[in-house]
Amino acid sequence: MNDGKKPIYVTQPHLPPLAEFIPYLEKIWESRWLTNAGPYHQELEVALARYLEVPYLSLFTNGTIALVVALQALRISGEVITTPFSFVATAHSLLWNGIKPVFVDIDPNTFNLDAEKIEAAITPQTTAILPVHCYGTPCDTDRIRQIADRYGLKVIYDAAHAFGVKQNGESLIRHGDLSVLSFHATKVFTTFEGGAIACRDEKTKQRIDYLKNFGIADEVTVVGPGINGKMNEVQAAFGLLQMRYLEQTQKKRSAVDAFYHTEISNIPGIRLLHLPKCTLSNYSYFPILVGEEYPLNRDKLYTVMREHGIFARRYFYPLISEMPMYRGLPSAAIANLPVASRISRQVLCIPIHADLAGEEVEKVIEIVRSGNKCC
Ligand code: T4K
Repeated sequence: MNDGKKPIYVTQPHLPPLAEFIPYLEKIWESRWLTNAGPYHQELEVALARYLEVPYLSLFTNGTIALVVALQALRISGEVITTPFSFVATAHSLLWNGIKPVFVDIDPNTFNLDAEKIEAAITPQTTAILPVHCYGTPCDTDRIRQIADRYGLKVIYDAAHAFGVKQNGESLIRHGDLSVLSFHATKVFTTFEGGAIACRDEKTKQRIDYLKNFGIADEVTVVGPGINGKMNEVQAAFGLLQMRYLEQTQKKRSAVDAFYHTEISNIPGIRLLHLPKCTLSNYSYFPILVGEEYPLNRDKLYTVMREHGIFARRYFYPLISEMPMYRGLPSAAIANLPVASRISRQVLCIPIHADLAGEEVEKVIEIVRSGNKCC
């Protein structure tokens, strides 16, 4: 049924012309400096800190190791409050640190941790909150900060989806004690694999930098049990090249987003996610909710799309709390997470990326519009 056309993926990385990458590679070849805080690494750290409006930033080999190290950097232990509606890496980073995740339900409008439900989940063992700006939609950062201050908790944002998002004209990455980014191939800004931790002060950056490099302070001094989380020079060089294309790719994504909003918003049974006021999106995901009034359920629509070569994704289904390593936790009970449970069974992320052709966008819309009768 895909009539021989190329698959339409939920996302695709935008790759600059290969010829533009060659000079970067030539420099790496010339210098033979491949990793361990080389010149491209240093340049990208500075450029991204400026772009994301954060005082300090430390690059990582991927977002998951960055999350694991962020928790180590702040010496988080005991219990951490987090969302079940995320990519599994969010909670895995807690288990890798021997920390118990405590799941709190999500807000039905933003799909982010419901700030009003956090306090009830705090115990004497709670040391931090790990919220996710899901799909790049800002969390209720003011309320989360208030609660954290009242109970003496740290806040680490999983900002894997939030690269470039602004709220009230300011970068969303500024919030929290730390913010963690992912530069995976599926993200709006990519270094193939990659990630970063944004932090507020030089001392914390120093600790993070030690931790991502085995704890090495100098040739003869190891200050802690660090890991190898370093970004290499090829990744960093690609990041610098990608930065040149950010404005252009964001414009293209924003056009797809606007088209979907116009064409899909009034289809009976389909609900769209609306951003909080004064938010500048990065258009990284386009989630739709397939409600009961729609002729197909979510999984059937997902299957029909696949049959037509459209690879939409059920981000995030199943919930993290439903996975075998988490479902035994008291906070993982469905009765504790009714909103997340419903949304994860209704949500479908439809394709959005900078290189999506007009006819591909129209094909997606056509299938959503015509439900089971389509094409
Ligand atoms: N926190 C959150 C909230 C996250 O969403 C993530 C990652 C992390 C933490 C961890 O960050 P990293 O350690 O990954 O830096 C993908 C990504 O692998 C994952 O990075 C991402 N979240 C998650 C939401 O999505 P999959 O299993 O859906 O990936 P995959 O391989 O099925 O790719 C999806 C589509 O993207 C493909 O159908 C086609 C396209 N694609 C993919 C790749 C890998 C390409 O066009 N080119 C590619 O190279 O997890």
